[in-house]
Amino acid sequence: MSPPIKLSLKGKASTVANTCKIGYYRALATDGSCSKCPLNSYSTREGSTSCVCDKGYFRSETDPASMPCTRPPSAPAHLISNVNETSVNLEWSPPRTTGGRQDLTYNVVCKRCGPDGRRCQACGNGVHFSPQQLSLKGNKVSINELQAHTNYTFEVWAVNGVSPQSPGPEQAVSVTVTTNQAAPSPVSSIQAKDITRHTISLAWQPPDRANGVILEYEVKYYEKDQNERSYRIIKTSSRNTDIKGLTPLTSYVFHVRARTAAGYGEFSGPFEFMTNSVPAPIIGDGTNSTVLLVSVVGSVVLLLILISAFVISRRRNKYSKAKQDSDEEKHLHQGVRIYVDPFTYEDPNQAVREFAKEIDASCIKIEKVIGIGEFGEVCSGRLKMPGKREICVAIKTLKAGYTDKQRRDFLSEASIMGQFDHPNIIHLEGVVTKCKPVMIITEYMENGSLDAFLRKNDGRFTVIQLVGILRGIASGMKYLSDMSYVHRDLAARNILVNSNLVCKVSDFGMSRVLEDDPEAAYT
Ligand code: ACK
Repeated sequence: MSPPIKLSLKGKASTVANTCKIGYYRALATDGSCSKCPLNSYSTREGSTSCVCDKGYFRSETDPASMPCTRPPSAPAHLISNVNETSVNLEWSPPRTTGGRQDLTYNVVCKRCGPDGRRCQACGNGVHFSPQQLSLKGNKVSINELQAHTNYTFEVWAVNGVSPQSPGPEQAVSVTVTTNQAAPSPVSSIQAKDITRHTISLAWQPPDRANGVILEYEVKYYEKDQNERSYRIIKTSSRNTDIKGLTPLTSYVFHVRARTAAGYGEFSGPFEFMTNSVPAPIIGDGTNSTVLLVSVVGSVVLLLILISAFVISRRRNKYSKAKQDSDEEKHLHQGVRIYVDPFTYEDPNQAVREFAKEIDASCIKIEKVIGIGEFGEVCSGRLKMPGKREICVAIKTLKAGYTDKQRRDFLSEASIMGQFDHPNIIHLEGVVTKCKPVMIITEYMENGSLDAFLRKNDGRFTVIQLVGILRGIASGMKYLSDMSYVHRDLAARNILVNSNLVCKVSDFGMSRVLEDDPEAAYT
C-alpha cells in the first residue's frame, strides 16, 4: 500500500491522497488505495491505472491486473521417440521453466518430409493422435496411422496462457523419425457384383493404407450357418474374384485381406451374401417368351422343391449334421484351403489368436509329466471346457525364463497345428497364453510316439495293422501337402499313436529349427 504523497502544485506542496506514485497503480478510481506493481511489471508515471509488463513478460487477456506478468515456458525437455511400424510414441519431460504460470499444456505438430528429411509439409487429417494433438496435459502422445517408410518431424510445443503473445522456436523441441514397414490396413468393404445359384462374384477396393505394393488378396469364406473354423481361402492378385461351387439359396460370410512384402493385413469385417435359387436367365439371340416362361415356371418349381427340402432337412437335423460334416471334409480335401505360415505375420501373436483357441487355465488339470520337449515338459492331463465333456489331453509347456523369441517359436507350432483338421494330424485343442506356464494343449495319444511303440511291440503286429499305420500316415501327409505345408521332418518319432492304433502326424516346429541354422539343408 503506498502512503499519500505530497505534490507540488503551482509551487504549493499539497498531499493528494488519490494519486499513485511511480511503481504503483490503482485499477479503479473506487479502489481505496494504490497497489505496488506486481512482479515483472512497472509504471513509469504517477497516477497509473495499470502496470506495464517488463520486456519478455506478458499478461493474458484474462489475467487480473494484480497478477505478476509471466513468460511463455521453455521447450519440453528430453524428448524421446519410439517407432513401432507406422506408429510413433513420443515422451518428454516438463520444460525447465514454466514462465511463472500454472496453465502449461503441450501441442504436437506433425510434418511429413521428403526422403532427405527436408521439404516437409503438414501431415494433414489422416494421422491419429492419442489422447489428442493439442492441449495435452500429460507428457506423452501416440501418433498412429502414419505412412510406412516415411520421414516425419514432430515438434512438441510447451504452451501457456501467454504463448500466443510471443511464439518462438525456443518453446519447442523436435525429433525426426522414419517409420517402418507395416502390413496393409484392412479392406473396408466388399461388394457382390453378380450372384447366381453357385457363384458369387466379389469386388473390393484396396485398403486405405496399403503401406507398400499389394502382392495378393486372400478371400476367406464359409457358410454362415457352419462353424467359422471350416473356412475356405482363395488367393487372387486382382481386386475381384468369382467364388464358385457354392450351394444355392445359402448365406455365405466373406472376409478379404491384403498382403504386401510386410505380411498380411487384418481381415476385413464380415460381409454376407446369399446365393440365388434361380438359374441365370438365358439372355441372347435365342431368348424368346416361351423360354422365359419355361424358366420362370421351372424356377418356381425348383424354389418349392428347395423350400420343402429345407423344411425336411431341418426336421432331420440330426442326420443332416452328419452329412454336412462329411461334405465339409470333402471341401477340405479339395485343397482350396491353404496353410498360412505364421512367420509371415508382422505380429506372431496375431497368428496365434487367429488359429488357436485361448483356453482358460482353470479348465486344465495337469496329471503327470510324460516327456521332455524342446521348450519344456510334456504332461498328460484333463481338459474340461464349459458345456463339453472332459477329455484326456497332452500339455506342452514352455519352461520359465524363456525369451520372446522362444515364446514365439513355441507358440508358432500351435498356429500351424490350429490350421489343420484331419483325422491323421494331431488335433490342437488350444493354447494358454494369458498366464504362466504358457501351454499348448493337444489331443492325448495313449501309445506315445510311433518309434518307441514299434520297438516295444516288435513282431506283434499283423500286416493289416502295419498297412493301416502306413495308410494313416500317408493320408495325413497328403492332407498337409494339399494344404501346401511342407513338414520337413517326417520320422517315426514325430508320429503319435492313439489307443485305436490311429497314427497322427505331429511336431510342426521343424521349419524354425532349419531356419535358425545357416548350415541346415534338407532334400
Ligand atoms: O515317445 P513319447 O511317449 O511321445 O514321448 C514323447 C514326449 O511326449 C515328448 O515329446 C510324448 N507326447 C507328445 N505329444 C503327445 C501327445 N499328444 N499324446 C501323448 N504323448 C505325447 C511323446
